[in-house]
This record gives sequence, structure tokens and C-alpha cells, in this order.
Amino acid sequence: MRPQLLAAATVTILASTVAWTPSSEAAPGAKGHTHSKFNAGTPGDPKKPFRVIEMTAKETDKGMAFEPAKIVVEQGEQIKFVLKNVGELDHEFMLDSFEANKKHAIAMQKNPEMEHDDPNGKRVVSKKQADMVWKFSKLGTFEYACLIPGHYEAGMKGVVEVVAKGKLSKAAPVSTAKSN
Ligand SMILES: [Cu+2]
Repeated sequence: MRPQLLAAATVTILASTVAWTPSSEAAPGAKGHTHSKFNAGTPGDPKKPFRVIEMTAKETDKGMAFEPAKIVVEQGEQIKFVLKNVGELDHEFMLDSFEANKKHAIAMQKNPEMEHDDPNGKRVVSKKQADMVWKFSKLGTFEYACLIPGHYEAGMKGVVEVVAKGKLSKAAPVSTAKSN
């Protein structure tokens, strides 16, 4: 019985090695490219100019929310999100495509202990704040969400609209977080 199990295990390892090799050979071609990991733009560079947007995470009478629930930025703009958790619970700010957030939410339901400190997502514990600099290099509409199980469903989400360069000043002024 045991030798058979060992043989089976060896076969499995060999099989997975074979399956794995082509992707490892493909890797050098993608050298330095991490863009496939991020859907809403690219990680920012805090040494370059940025605009500050304050983003508050909190529990409300109706559920949970980010404030503001919508922001508008220009393509190419760097935003420093100052993430303030004024709630009693810990929250996360995850910036991604709608589709990726949906998938990620399912992953977090299976693994509720998951915590993020990524270029596009941060955990902010209750009564604390965190910064995140992000470059909105892509046009489109993206989502920020708290994917801690139950929070997204309670309303913790918002939308980023990335408009073409030069369009923002003609549009309504961007609402950064309301003070108070
Ligand atoms: Cu939350």
C-alpha cells in the first residue's frame, strides 16, 4: 500500500512539474510587468505630485459606507487616498474592477482572516487611518469596496470614474470627503 501511494505521489509531482514548466519559461517575457495584477491603474509613486482625497469608512444607521461614494479623477492623475476609519469595526479599501472585487469578495468569504496591505488595497483598523497612492492610468469606471464578509453587502462600496485628461475642470468639482 505505501509504496503504491509513494509512486502515486511521485507521479503527481512529476505531472505538476511538467505542467508548471511552460509558465515559468514564459515568465521572463513578462519581466517587470505587474499590470495584469491591477485593473484600476497602477501603484502610485508618492514622490510624484498627487491630489489628496479623503475617504471615510464607517458604519451607518442603514449599514456601512464609504464617504464619498463616488469620485471623479482624470486619466493619469495620482491620488493619495487618506483612508480614515471612523467606525467601530475594521474595514478595508480595495480598489479594483467590479468583476475582480466580486471574485475577491467570494475568496474572502472562504477565508475571512485575509487582510490586505497591497498597492491597491489596505486594511484600516477602527479609529485609524492609512494612506494609499494610486495612479489612475486607465480610463473607465472602477470600484472601491470593503470585501470583509458582510460589509460589501451592507453598502461599503463606491465608484471611481476616470475621465480623459483635461475633462475634470469642465465637470463639476470633485467632491473630496465632506468634513464633519
Ligand atoms: Cu468594511
